[in-house]
Amino acid sequence: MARRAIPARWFYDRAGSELFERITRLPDYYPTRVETALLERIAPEVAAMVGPGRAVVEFGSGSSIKTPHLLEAIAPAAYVPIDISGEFLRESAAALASDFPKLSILPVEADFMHPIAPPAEIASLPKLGFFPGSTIGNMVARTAVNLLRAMVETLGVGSMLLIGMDRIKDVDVLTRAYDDAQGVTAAFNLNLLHRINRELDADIPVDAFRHRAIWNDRYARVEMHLDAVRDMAFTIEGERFTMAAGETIHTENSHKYGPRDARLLLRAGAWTPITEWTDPDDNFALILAEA
Ligand code: AVJ
Repeated sequence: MARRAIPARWFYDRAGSELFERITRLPDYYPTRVETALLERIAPEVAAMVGPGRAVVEFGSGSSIKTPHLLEAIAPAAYVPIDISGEFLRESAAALASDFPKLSILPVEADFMHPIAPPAEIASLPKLGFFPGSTIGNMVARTAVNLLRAMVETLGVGSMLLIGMDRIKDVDVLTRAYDDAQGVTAAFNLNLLHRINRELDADIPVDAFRHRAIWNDRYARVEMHLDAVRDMAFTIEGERFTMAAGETIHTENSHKYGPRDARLLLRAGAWTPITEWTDPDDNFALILAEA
């Protein structure tokens, strides 16, 4: 049986990004809600610890929903959102600019998985990296460590990083977050197949797949899959594929971290954790580290 997988970054076309925005507002999907409330509460403390005059560099800024809380509290010298999707980047930079008219906003369209040369305007400023949303959870440990090290190169030794990481918790709560009652996550997962059909001249029978979210305890992660519910054949850009009922396409990993796991991951990535905050139920952590 062939092991099939699609990297999670392909979820985020226009339709996928819109579905993700809906996910973040679902009752079953706790991470965005919990992290945003946590950030609002701790922003003044973060500000006191990082001091004034920093440049804030956000990795994978997307629609930058959480950013205003941070920017308001720390009043940075500049804000550098980095995102691979230029369209999203410019839209959210424009929206932020109207809320923070005096802030210097310097968007960078780039893949943050590799070291990036920051804009010359912030070269001499102390920097604070911001990586919320538990996006790091999408990566297996070795990739996460590579990314953290790339961030040290991008920001420089002496920089700080505020990173959001989702905690290990009750398995039912975890799987519910990735298989919600409204079916939005199922639509998000299946959109990947619609996207292949739209963009790659393909004829995948989307109705022959079912969304599935499972907890994989060996790797401490929620996995999303698309399960074939019947035998099928389809073509993608002229190449023929067959799948049998019960075969699966692995579409996403969302790794979860216990307190010590999180700190070890950061140290392996050349960041030293200094302080961390969680919500009252310990569902989600924001960690401040320094390079
Ligand atoms: C944006 C990667 C943090 O893993 O929780 C949400 C993406 N996938 N529901 C996550 C996602 C399914 C999300 N991240």
